[in-house]
Amino acid sequence: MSMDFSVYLVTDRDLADGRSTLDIVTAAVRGGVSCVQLREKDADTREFISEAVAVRQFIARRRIPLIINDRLDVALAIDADGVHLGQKDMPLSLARRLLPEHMIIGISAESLEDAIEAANDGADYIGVSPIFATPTKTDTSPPLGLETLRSIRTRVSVPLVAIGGVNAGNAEAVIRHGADGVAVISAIVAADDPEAAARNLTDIVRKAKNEDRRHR
Ligand code: TZP
Ligand code: MG
Repeated sequence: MSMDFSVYLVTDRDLADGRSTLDIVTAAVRGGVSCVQLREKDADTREFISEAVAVRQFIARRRIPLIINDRLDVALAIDADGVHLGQKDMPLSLARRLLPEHMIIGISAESLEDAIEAANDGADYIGVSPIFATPTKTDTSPPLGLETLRSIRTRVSVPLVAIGGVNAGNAEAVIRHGADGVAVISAIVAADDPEAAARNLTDIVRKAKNEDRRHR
């Protein structure tokens, strides 16, 4: 599956204001997001799986990759397109052994060193995390900022998605500093109109990427 990381939605049921994850994903996909990660920190396995199956049915025919946060078992069970692993999750080399070849593995990097290691170990993409301060995830390391993103870009050729505090106000700067895409939770999940929020971000990122290409 060819991967477009331009606008990468990460779900969070606590920020959805009572709306279901499937509703948020549906709206966000209509608005143009290019990738979806299901991130369930509190759901039990049965609940996570039934949600993932429903989301999978909706997005599979649209050729949008579905990534599962952390849970290789859930990803395998529903034949997701890949998994996303943090620095404290299953090591990449072990995950690679457990997953079929076609599954992609994304790694969160919290420093330049993490990013270089993930690239050397064969990550399919890297989440640069957190790029800005964010209230959404409280156990993050200090924000890396745009200049660190740029230095990661100069050292690593793996696709980079920037996560943490990214929104319509800073997405253009994030792309200009070398990200291939923006990964967002609250900018879409907590929006009054997630479809409109996704569409706006998609426009901003598309324009920034076109500009970027012209200047290269
Ligand atoms: N990983 C690093 S920051 C973060 C995650 C999951 C939260 C991103 O949420 P938001 O609302 O887009 O800042
Ligand atoms: Mg994790």
